[in-house]
Amino acid sequence: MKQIRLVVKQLRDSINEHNYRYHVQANPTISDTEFDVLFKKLQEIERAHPELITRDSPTQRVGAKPLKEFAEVRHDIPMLSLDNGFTDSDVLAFDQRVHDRLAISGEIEYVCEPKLDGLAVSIRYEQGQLVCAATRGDGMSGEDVTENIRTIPTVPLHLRGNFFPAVLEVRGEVYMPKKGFLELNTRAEAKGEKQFVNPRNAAAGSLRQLDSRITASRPLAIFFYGIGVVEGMTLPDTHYETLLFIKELGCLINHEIQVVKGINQCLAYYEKLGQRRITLPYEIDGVVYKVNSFKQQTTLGFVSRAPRWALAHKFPAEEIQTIITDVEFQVGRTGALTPVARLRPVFVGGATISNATLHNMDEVKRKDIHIGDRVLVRRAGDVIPEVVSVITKNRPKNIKAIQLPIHCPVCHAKIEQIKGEAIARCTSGLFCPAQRKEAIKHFASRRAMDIEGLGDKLVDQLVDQHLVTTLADLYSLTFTQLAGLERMAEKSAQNMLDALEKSKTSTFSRFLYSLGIREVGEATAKQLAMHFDHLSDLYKVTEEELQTIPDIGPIVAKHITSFFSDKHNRSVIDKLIASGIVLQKNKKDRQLLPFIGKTFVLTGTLQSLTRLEAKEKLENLGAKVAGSVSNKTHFVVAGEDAGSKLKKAEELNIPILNESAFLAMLSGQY
Ligand code: 5U1
Repeated sequence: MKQIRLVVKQLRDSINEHNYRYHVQANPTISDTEFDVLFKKLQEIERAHPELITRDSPTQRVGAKPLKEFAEVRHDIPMLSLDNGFTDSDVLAFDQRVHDRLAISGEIEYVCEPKLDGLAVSIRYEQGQLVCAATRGDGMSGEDVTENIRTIPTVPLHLRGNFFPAVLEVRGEVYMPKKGFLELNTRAEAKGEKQFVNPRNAAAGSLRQLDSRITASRPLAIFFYGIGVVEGMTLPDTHYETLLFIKELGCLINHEIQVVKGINQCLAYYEKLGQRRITLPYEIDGVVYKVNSFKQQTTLGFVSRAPRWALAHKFPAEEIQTIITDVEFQVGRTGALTPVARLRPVFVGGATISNATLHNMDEVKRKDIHIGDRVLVRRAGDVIPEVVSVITKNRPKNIKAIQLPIHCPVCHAKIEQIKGEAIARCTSGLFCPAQRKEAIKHFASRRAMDIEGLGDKLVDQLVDQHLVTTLADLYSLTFTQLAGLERMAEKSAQNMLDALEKSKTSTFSRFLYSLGIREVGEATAKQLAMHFDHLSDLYKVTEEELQTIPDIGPIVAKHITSFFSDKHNRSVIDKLIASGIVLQKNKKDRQLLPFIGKTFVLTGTLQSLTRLEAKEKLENLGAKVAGSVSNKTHFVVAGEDAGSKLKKAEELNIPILNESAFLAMLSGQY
């Protein structure tokens, strides 16, 4: 047995080392076939001696049992975002700010890195073992995607060598190489499955799988670009040396990273990489510049969650010419009509597009857009493609004006445009199938009733086949009805029924949000849920009473009263409740708004967020943020250089929170 243990160890060490040479050093010293032989040998021994399998064995990357949901992981050191620059002068201004803050002249040493278009993650190693991996989330906490990250071949399950910190968090970008993306989509197409729009979406969709066996089947990769928590070792003095150090430990860093002197060399790097961008095997959307010296980084600090020592210099959004072949009008949830240009398909910004939004008729007029026009279209990241401008040179003769329809293109009701408003609307409300579909999609969405699997295609079928007319009909769908739909296997039909059942337990505020009352977003829904005990209270509420609630003005109040005084709406709500929807009121809502009734005053400069962000966060949790300190103040948050307000708080004996106490409070440790 001792002998077998030794062989297993030798095989694992050898496989890990060859993996490292192949992926990290890009310098393999054995052939793929020789590598496969080693791997199979290890698999065979482990099959015969399962007691020898360890979690960091290279064979253990195949994915684990599906999860019900992702757990939350708090980032002990927040995962920062980057400030963006778009022009050379933005970059020069960044360099000037760095000089000013450091109070030095002469050229700064920067590290230039490609900016991958993927998903940021943080991976934690304890005693060299991978123990946890999390997405960035909101920067303060993300989702636990450990099982998924373990399936990525370039993520070490154990750090290489014997010289590593007791605790080390490495941070980087998970992405899908262009080749893998194309192959994945080709396979999806052959199977008649949905294709991903671009590599970024494919990477995100693959990483956020509850079933990590699916992630294991996706061609994901990672480049590491930084560190988080480090314990038990002093790291080098510069960012670049730290990257080389984590590379030694087995963490792949990008091959294009370069140290340069001065901002002009940064701009030259950007220029050169921009030219080679298309030939790179992965998508990038810009270049990141980072001050190399950690000492200088510390002096520079942060502002609003982004470091002052780094800048993302973005490539311009790609623009391309095409022709508008037609314009159709889409009807949204509130009946708003959006003109959508049908385009001759073009490949732009990493995807083929055949539609672009024209926003509204004012925009059509302003840009002088006609059917038949040659136009420039732009698509940046995940933003909806838009028409930038019309090419007026040699304009075709047969162009046609775009007319706002008189009747709704879906239900043929009258279209109304209130004077002075840019938006025209269909007037038939939920009688219009288009509005009904959008209302159902909103009701089912993640932040509303969160009905998993009730996607756009399914909603379209349910409405078109008259199986669902009102929101309440969702809860009387039967197995037979669902299983009879297109692309609905029996298992999916049962899953849908289970998801509907699960969604019946929700909170009062989510339910109010899900009803899709005009101008009632999540924050207003939370306020309403705090103010009223029962749904029936809302049936008889007056506009005046509503306006006593924070943030509810006359327009929102009017929308709310007119929604609840509508007989049809009330009957739908009653039916929803009768179908078994249980709304956990106070407890959950209070959890969502733990600071209700508390008044905060902010003073001084916070390092990790701006005054406005801090205010928004507090208000989202139910707090009031006041401009001056008085006896009514419950807490004063004091950042750097706090002045007279801090003094007043001390005089009045009001609890004072420093930044870390404040962040802890925001994240629920109060
Ligand atoms: N290459 C690279 N991408 N990226 C993204 N470096 C890098 N650094 C980041 C982010 C958000 O953040 C650090 C500057 C904190």
